[in-house]
Amino acid sequence: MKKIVTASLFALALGSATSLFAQTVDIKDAWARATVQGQTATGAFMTLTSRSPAKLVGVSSPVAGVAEVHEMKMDGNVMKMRAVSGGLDLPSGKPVSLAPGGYHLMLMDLKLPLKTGTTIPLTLVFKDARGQESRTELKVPVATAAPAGASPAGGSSMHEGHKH
Ligand SMILES: [Cu+2]
Repeated sequence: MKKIVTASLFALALGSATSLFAQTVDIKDAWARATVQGQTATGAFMTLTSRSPAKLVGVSSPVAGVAEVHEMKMDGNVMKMRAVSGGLDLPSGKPVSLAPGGYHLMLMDLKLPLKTGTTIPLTLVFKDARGQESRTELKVPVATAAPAGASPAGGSSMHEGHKH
């Protein structure tokens, strides 16, 4: 019994070693929150799954003067957000979700309003365990809420009906 466990762990380790130089981060359910006139900042959200240990160290978009990886945390009774220092950890094989109320990509100094039904370009910068940086370009749909199926909770259909 013990031997079988050891053997399969070894196979797992080999598997991850061979994919070191492949495209290593899967990106799912990406969306950016639509803005109203006069609003100059918004958030973008997605689920990132890296096949080997990596970090999300940067983000940029031509529609935003400033873009940062942010996290939201309770500070006493107040929800505060700040830039994630040193990059957002992406453990091997573990989905990391960027969602409203948690980690998010903050797009500030917006150059135009983000309208539902359009897409915006985003560039994500990842750093692997060796310190090698790679860039991924995305087209992210603009919406007022997360795409259906993005939330595993499934209990949010009641307030999703109140969209304007
Ligand atoms: Cu933020």
